[in-house]
Amino acid sequence: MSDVGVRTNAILEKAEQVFAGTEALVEVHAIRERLDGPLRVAIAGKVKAGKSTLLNALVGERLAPTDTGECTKIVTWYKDGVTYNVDLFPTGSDQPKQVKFNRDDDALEVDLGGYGPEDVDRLEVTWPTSSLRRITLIDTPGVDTLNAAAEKKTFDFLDPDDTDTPADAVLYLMKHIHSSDMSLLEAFHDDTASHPNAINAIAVLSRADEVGGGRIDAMASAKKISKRYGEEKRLRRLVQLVVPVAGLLAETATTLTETEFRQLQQLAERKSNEIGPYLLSADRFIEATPETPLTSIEREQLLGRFGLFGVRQSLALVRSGNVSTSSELAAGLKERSGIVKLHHILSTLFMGRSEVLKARSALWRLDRTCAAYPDHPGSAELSLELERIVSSAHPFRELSALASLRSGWIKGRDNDLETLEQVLGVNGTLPSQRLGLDESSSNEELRAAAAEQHQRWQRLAGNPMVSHDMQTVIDVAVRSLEGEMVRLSADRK
Ligand SMILES: Nc1nc2c(ncn2[C@@H]2O[C@H](COP(=O)(O)OP(=O)(O)O)[C@@H](O)[C@H]2O)c(=O)[nH]1
Ligand SMILES: [Mg+2]
Repeated sequence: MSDVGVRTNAILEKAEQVFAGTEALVEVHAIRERLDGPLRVAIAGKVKAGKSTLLNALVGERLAPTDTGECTKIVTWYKDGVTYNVDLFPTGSDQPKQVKFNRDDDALEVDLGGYGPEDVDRLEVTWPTSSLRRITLIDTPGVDTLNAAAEKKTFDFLDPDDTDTPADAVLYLMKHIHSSDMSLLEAFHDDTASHPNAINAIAVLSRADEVGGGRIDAMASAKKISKRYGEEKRLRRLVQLVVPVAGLLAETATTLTETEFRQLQQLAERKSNEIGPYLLSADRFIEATPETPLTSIEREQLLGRFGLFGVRQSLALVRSGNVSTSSELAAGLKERSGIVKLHHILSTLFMGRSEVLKARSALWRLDRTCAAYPDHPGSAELSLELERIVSSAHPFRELSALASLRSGWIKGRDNDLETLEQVLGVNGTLPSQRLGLDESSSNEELRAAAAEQHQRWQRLAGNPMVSHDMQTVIDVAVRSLEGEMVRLSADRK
């Protein structure tokens, strides 16, 4: 366990003593339990941004209901466990009720047992699967100006004033940036400890395959757009980066059936100039004349599963001769959907920092508990002590330096600011990621680069022209480099 983990556990142990015999003890126990559990990642964004579809792609099963239906209006947690189970938490009650469910057309169908969506605080789905072992995914209904109730739920859920809800990290989905998306993100963002901000939020340019009408180069265009968004000042301070993902394609790739593969093969056997015209729009593809193989219902189903872009990509892959089985097609589509990249980003930026992000949530929540019992003996001391941890523990200082760099109010040369972000772990916390080197770099190369950077920043830190804020950030970065240098030297032996 890291130093932060040890210190957080220690202060929670102390809190258990301080609050022994009070109602707050339940809360302290809950905080500890959560610290030991998986990282909680919320999927947020507007209605129809593709949240539930992306969740399914991440889980690798068609589990979350998509589109409309009453369960899509309820915050739903998906977590690993030993048995398949769904618990319903009625609004205003801590007592969950086990509810019936079945899977129709793959997606989970939950029987709310007489409750309306507005009477349900959340559903907790336990689903034994390795993909949820280290991460609990939380599907949110999303914001829709037409539906105030669902909007309120999303906000309540992400609101740090709500006791037990904030996620440790957030994936924010947007189809393309609307000013309303931006204000929604800004509403999540604030400087309190557990709030989503540039250190625990990633934006996904979702439904990326639809960019430019699903043309074969849609993902390339989506990449360019994401890059542009990622450089935008307002967005930079809210999220660490913007990645394009075609969630539908990713979901279909992980759940591809042999029948679907054979149908695509049949289509691919036809000459491209025969089929090509029908692939220009969804309507044409569905209404294609009888010379196209497959029935119009089959074609419509394919379209619902792959989208126009996915059908085109699949045909191109099969025709290329590099793909001759369904699993090869699945791998090709996964790669093209952007989900592989997203998995990688989640594992470096979220999982790589999981302990720190969870500790951050725990300390923030403990602070709220102390605040609720200001006169209880030991409460004020506890509060002071946890503040000391947050301000002195290096991983927290690193996150806060990173957030202030991303906020754009620290002045410096662009190149310096970018390198500092990298050292502080904006691309991940492996030595190669901090140093901007290839993953395969040798220990010698990494140590040399770390030493060089260390010198560079120490020199700059001594420069009287450097602002106080920049000095602080540089100090943190120097300390991060020192940590890496020690670890790299130890690894060498
Ligand atoms: N073409 C395309 N359609 C998508 C994608 N993701 C979701 N959709 C479709 O968009 C609709 C809404 O998706 P859903 O996941 O329910 O959105 P949510 O309201 O944000 O949860 C569904 O019909 C999905 O099939 C995508 O990546 N590409
Ligand atoms: Mg949904």
